[in-house]
Amino acid sequence: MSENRKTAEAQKRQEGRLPPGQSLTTRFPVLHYGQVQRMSPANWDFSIWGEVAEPVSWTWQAFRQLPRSRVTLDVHCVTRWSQFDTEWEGVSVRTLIDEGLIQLKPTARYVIQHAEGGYTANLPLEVVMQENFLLATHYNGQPLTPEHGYPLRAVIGAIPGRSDLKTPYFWKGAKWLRALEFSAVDKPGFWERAGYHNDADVWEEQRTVGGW
Ligand SMILES: Nc1nc2c(c(=O)[nH]1)N[C@H]1C(S)=C(S)[C@@H](COP(=O)(O)O)O[C@H]1N2
Ligand SMILES: [Mo]
Repeated sequence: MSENRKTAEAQKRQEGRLPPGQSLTTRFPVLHYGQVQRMSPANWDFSIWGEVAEPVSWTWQAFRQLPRSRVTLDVHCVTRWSQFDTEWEGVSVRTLIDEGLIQLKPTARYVIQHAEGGYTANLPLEVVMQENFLLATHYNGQPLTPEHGYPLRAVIGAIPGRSDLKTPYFWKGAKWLRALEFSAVDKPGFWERAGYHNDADVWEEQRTVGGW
C-alpha cells in the first residue's frame, strides 16, 4: 500500500501535478475547524448578497433546479496532503452569472463564502469565476457526506495542464456553505485572519504570511 502510494506520488510529481511540499494521499481526509454541521435540506437555503442587483435566496428544491456542471480537480490542503482526480458536480458561479441568474454590480470584486458555523473564506471574483471553482453537491457521483460538507460546499483545485488558472489551497472551499457575499472590498476569511496567506497559491507555496 505504502509502496503504491510512493509510486503514485512519484508519477504525479513527474507529470508536474504535485505542488512543492505536498504529498499524495489515496483516501479523502476530513479536515475542518470545529464541529461537523448536520444540515437538513428542509431548513436549508442558500443566499447571494452584497454587490448584486438583486439579492437571491434559493431553497434546496430551487437550488437543485439550477444548471449543473462537473469538474475533475486535484485538491491541495495546506497541511500538505494532495488528492488527485477528485470528481465534483454542482453549480458554477460563472454559469449563474452568464445565464443572468445573478447580476453583479460593477463594484463586485471579491467573493466571501459564508458557511454554517461561522467559517468564511475569501477569493477574488476572477478566481471564483474560473472553471476550477464549483459549488458542489456531489463528490465522485454521490451526494456529499456530512463530514465533507453536505448538502453544499465550495471546491477549488487544479485542473491538470491548466496553468492559466489560479489554484489556491483547499481551505478556500467552505463546507456547509450557506451564502456567497459579493463585495467591493476584500474580507479575510477564517484562516486568512489566523495568519494564512491571502492568495494561497499552491505552486508558489503561499501557505502563511511570513513563511512560518
Ligand atoms: N466550514 C468549513 N469549511 C472548510 C474548513 C473548515 O474548517 N470549515 N476547512 C477547510 C480546509 S483547511 C480543507 S483542507 C477542506 C477539507 O475538506 P474535506 O474535509 O472535505 O477534506 O475544507 C475546507 N473547508
Ligand atoms: Mo486544509
